[in-house]
Amino acid sequence: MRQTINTDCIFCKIAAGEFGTEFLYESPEIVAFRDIHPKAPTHILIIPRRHIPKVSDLTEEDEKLIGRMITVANILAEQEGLRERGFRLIFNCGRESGQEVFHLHLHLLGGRLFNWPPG
Ligand code: DGP
Repeated sequence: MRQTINTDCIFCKIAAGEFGTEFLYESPEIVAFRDIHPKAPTHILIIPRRHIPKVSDLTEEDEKLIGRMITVANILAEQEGLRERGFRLIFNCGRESGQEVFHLHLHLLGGRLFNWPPG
């Protein structure tokens, strides 16, 4: 049985409502909230409530969860007026990707032009 909550994890605490963070979306499995250091006019983090450190820790059992996270990103992109303009979804995974918080999160970024390839 995998661990569900890590009491040392900032995103577990946010998901538990410990800091009163405003949720743009919430369900029994997922919450979404604005990034504290936004890199674009819209910068939202979509996270599972369950503590999964990173993408490479996912298993086939999590496929429905990940699919739902993408659906939530689409719902929020629509709400933010980004559906037609376009937006970027990012999972950083591990040290070299720049992942800083080791609780799975999907970045939804939009409202400006992005470069490719990313830095
Ligand atoms: P990453 O580099 O993919 O691990 O991105 C982690 C993001 O989490 C980063 O953009 C800043 C954001 N972040 C870190 N701590 C907090 C926090 O306490 N509240 C919120 N809203 N965002 C946070």
